[in-house]
Parts: sequence; structure tokens; C-alpha cells
Amino acid sequence: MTISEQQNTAAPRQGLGLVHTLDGAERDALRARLRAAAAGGAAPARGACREAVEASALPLERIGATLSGGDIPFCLLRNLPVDALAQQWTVGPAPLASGLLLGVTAALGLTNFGYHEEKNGAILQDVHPIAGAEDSQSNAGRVAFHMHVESPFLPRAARPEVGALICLNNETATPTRIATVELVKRQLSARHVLALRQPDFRLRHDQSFEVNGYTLSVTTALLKEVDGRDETRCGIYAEGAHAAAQEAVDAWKRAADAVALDLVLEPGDLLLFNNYRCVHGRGAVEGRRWLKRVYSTRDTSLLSEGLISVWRAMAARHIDHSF
Ligand SMILES: O=C(O)CCC(=O)C(=O)O
Ligand SMILES: [Fe+2]
Repeated sequence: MTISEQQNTAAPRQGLGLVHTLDGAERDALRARLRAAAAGGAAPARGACREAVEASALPLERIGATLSGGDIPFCLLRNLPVDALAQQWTVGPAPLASGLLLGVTAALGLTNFGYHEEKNGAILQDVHPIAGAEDSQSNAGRVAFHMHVESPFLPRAARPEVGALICLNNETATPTRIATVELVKRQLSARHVLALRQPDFRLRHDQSFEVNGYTLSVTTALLKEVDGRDETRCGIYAEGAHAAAQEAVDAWKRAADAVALDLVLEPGDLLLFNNYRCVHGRGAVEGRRWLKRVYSTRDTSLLSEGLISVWRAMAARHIDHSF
């Protein structure tokens, strides 16, 4: 991971939350345990991966406390044992990276999930440029991917609480960008913050979802206090319902871009972030690049066999649809 130079602007830059780097011996011990956990099967077993991570030198309690209640609710874990790639690698099985995503999130008490309508229901997802999608605002694109949260068009119970991205290759040093809701909010006028709390915004579904040609949209506030902390659901496709609302969302997006911290993930770096209280994005991708991703949550009310159905989530009567 390298952190780019401070921008020469008035906006402060997002500070790092918890960073923890394993030393060589700690990494090798974790690799041996994960290998044993993955032995015999193509897909590593989550329970065995959790045990391997629990036996490691990772400070799991501090990581969990940072993600749920920290002022800067994201963590960077470095020098983890990921799969070594051949010179001419292709995206395929990566049991160590997969085992780390499953094991770390399980050890934090989180449940992994995917969506029926995204990436064919994959729970462990590969993030890399895909031919034909270069210009898309998605993790398959190459153009800069603007600041967003995961699945903003869905109600909170259907959004990931924690996003996890582990790097296998980032040879042309594309930054992953991240900023806390708190810091973005502090750049805005009181009038804009108040405007963002009103249900005056339209969000529509992300390009990564396959929803039978429908356009799913919802009218909502973009900012809300939940359990004493402000959260956002501002995504790429967020529009104000009137001029003042549009002005506020434009200001939010400008501020998120201005304060975001650029993290150039290196193989073995794992970024975990609270998806309610952080926004993230990605710079433009020039060459080859491969991350693996998993969504996690403590709210399992909409999960069935590890998956959420967008349609069922929208129809659910027992959840709050206002944010
Ligand atoms: O590729 C990255 O660094 C982040 C991509 C992203 O936003 C995602 O996969 O959700
Ligand atoms: Fe994302």
C-alpha cells in the first residue's frame, strides 16, 4: 500500500483508520493454517478458515471495534498470505485469498452474502476489468469509478454492513479511494447537510445488477443518523428531486472526491470498511488488476442460503424501507 501525496487543495485528506501489518513469520504461520484449512476441497470451508484466522496474530477485537464503532471505520490489514500468481495469470481459483475473506469476516462475527441478481449469486466475487465494460461505473470498468456505497438502491437491511476487498494483483497501482461520512459531511454547509437528510433524492440500481430490464429506483434521504452516527446511501446514480437537492448531492460528491484517501492496495493487502459509514471508489485502471471481494453483515433477516433476492427485499414487510 502506498498513500499518494497530499493534494494541494483546501480540503483535508481522510486519515487512516486501523492499519495492521503481519510480520513475515506471522504471515507464513497463517498461510500454513489456511492451506491446511483449504486442503482437499476447491472451496475453503468457512469454519476452518475462521479457526485459522482466530489462531493468527491479527488483532480481531480491535478490527471489529474499529469497523462497528470507530471514528474511522475502515481497516487495512497488510502482508497477508495471498496466492502467488504466475507470470501469465488468469482470474481463477485463489484459495488463500478466498480463505482470508471468509475467515476474517467469520472471525469478526459477520455473515457473508451475495445477491441472486448480481454476479450470478457469487458470494466470493472477482473484481477486475472486463472487456466491453471499460466505460461502466462498476467494478468491471476501467474509467475512474466514482465514490459510492455498495447497493445504495436497496434498503439498509439489504445493504452490506462491511465490504472487504483483498488484493491479488494491482501492477499499475490503481488507487482504491475511501472517505468517512463524518469527514465528507464536515466539508458541507449546514444547509446542504440538512437537504441531504430530506427524502428528496432518487437512487437507481447499479449496473452490476441484472433485473430483467427493469429500472429499480427509490426516493429517499441520502444521510441519516442511525444509533448515534450518520450513515449515507449516496451512490453513483443519485439525483436530487429539485434544484436545491441536486445542489446538495453535487456538493456531497465533490467533497467525497476531494477528501478521499487513495490507497494503492498491494498483493496481500485487505481493506475492510463499514459500508454504512464510509464511501469508496477507485481510480482509473490502466493495466491488469485483480481483487477479490465479499459482502458481510450482522443483519441476516433477508438472507436465505447466503443470498438476498432484490425482489424479495423490496417486497419485505418487516424491514424499514425509508433508508
Ligand atoms: O477496485 C476497487 O478498488 C474498488 C472497487 C469497488 O468499489 C468494489 O468492488 O466495490
Ligand atoms: Fe464498491
